[in-house]
Amino acid sequence: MAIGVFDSGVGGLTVHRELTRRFPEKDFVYLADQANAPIGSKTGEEIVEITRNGCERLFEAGASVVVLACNTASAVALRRLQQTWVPDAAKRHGRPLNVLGIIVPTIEAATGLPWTYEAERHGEKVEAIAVTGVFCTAATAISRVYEIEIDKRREDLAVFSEPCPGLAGLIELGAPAEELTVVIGDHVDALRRRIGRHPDKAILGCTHYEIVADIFARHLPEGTPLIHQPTAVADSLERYFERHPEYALGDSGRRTFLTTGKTGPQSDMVSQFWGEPLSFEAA
Ligand code: DGN
Repeated sequence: MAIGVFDSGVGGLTVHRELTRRFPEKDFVYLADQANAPIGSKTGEEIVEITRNGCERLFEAGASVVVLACNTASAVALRRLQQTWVPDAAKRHGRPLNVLGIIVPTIEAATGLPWTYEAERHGEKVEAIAVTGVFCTAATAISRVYEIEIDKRREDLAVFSEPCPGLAGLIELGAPAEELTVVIGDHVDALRRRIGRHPDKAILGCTHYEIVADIFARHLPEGTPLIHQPTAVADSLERYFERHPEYALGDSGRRTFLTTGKTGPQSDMVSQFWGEPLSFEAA
């Protein structure tokens, strides 16, 4: 049995790369649902259906635990699938199964770090509310999941999500760095104008954006902490497997890459990120 990793495209590879480094001996199967990408601008019902079909395909391919390496799917579909569909799927497949998201691990990492910010207000020094900027898809921004989950944990953090419609699609297609630099610069600037200053910390709340994390870092003030989702998710999965030994995961180090879209080699940007040419098979 394998660890399944799901995204609408190549963005989830950022999480997948970290997971395969953390669990090198485990078997992995990755599904890029490129036929349905980008999912960030679809309706909630569509996102639930796409995510459910993707998980089913991964269970059929031998996955026991599926990581939704997609913020949009984690924000919109995770809870519904965990509550209503996963128990039936486990019965049908006759083995323990689960689907895990990536937002709570990210928020735990973002809120657990030391965090103080002092500002001059009305001439007097006060402890101010620190600002977290979340760059994400439109569906993730609309769900307000980052605002809600961070609010539950920390009252001293103000959260602003900045939807970046179209950006995941550009990264998926391997758009040139110059074009991405302009688009990302515009989003960083839009957030700065909206909140009156740059955020104190930023979360790249779409797995595609991690591929171009260096471009985000260049547009933000030097030293702005960027929360890296892949590390946060790998840490959390390590703890999860310690608590759940019931998933008999294969340990022959097998890697399978599936797509519902165009098979074959992925873009140069993806190969560069991955460290070697990467090719997908038909799902
Ligand atoms: N990578 C997905 C995410 O983290 O939300 C979104 C990709 C997309 O299809 N827009």
